[in-house]
Amino acid sequence: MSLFSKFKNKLHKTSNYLSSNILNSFQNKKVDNQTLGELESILISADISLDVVEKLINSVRKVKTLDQDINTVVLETLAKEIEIILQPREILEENDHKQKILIFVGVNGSGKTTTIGKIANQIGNEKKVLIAGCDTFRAAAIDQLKDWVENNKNDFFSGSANQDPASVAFQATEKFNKENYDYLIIDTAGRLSNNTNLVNQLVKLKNVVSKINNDTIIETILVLDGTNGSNMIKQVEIFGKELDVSSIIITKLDGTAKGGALISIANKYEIPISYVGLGEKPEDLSVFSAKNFARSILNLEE
Ligand SMILES: Nc1nc2c(ncn2[C@@H]2O[C@H](COP(=O)(O)OP(=O)(O)O)[C@@H](O)[C@H]2O)c(=O)[nH]1
Ligand SMILES: [Mg+2]
Repeated sequence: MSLFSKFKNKLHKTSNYLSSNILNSFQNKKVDNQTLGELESILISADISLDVVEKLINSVRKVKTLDQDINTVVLETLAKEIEIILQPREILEENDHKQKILIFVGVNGSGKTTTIGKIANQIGNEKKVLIAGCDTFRAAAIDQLKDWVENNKNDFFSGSANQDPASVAFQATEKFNKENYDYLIIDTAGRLSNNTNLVNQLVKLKNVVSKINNDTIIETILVLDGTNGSNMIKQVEIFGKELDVSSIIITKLDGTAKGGALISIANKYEIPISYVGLGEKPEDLSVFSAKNFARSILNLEE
């Protein structure tokens, strides 16, 4: 399956919602205040933020129908405008093959562990990958990560139950340094059982890692649950304030009609979107593509 077909298949909930409603509104009609008003409501209920909706409406307002089919013109105009917003958030494929430490953060259930499993699977076995389970508060979290590690044949490092996550990260980084791994991928908790502030704990973990390894690139990757729609913005605020987030991954876009919220995030934050999660299987993680996303959610062809 081509990358585009994958986006299109998996984003069908959002695209069904958007395209069928937009087609209904514009069927044989003109671009006027009534149709624009309807379009505005459709875009808002797909969890696209008001400032983005305003941009999109303004671009459609300028549409000259001429002899072209009005539906196609509207959808194409929206896709083009959305692509312009998303484009700067794409990550250019870097083939530097440098060593990297990736710290995954995000609330419970956002998809951190699953995404780590998928990424390690895509990195493949030519690279030496060490995965560290720093979600030490839930035994199930470590078991879930271990399943991925065993399937992928990666190396695994975990501490003891309830060990301080930062100290597990410390030991894992020592092992990474000593045994010359290509990647260290750190899984963290999304919720703590005691009163410790989660973000403070993550800042501490990151500081510990960078203290004992200051020549490897350290990336903090924020994982967001796409089914949360516009509530994702709150999480970018919480995590982004204290942690210098390198990139965002939005998961579960296969399970939501609120995929439009990705556009709001791209418009509001200058943080790259590296991947999108499109299902639960190892291959259901795709490099984010502005064009594929924009055209898929409007049910257009490549
Ligand atoms: N449909 C779908 N489910 C996902 C995706 N990513 C994760 N999940 C599921 O979401 C649930 C929570 O994921 P998990 O990785 O445990 O989240 P964590 O608490 O952040 O580590 C699990 O049941 C995953 O299988 C995705 O892209 N699509
Ligand atoms: Mg987890």
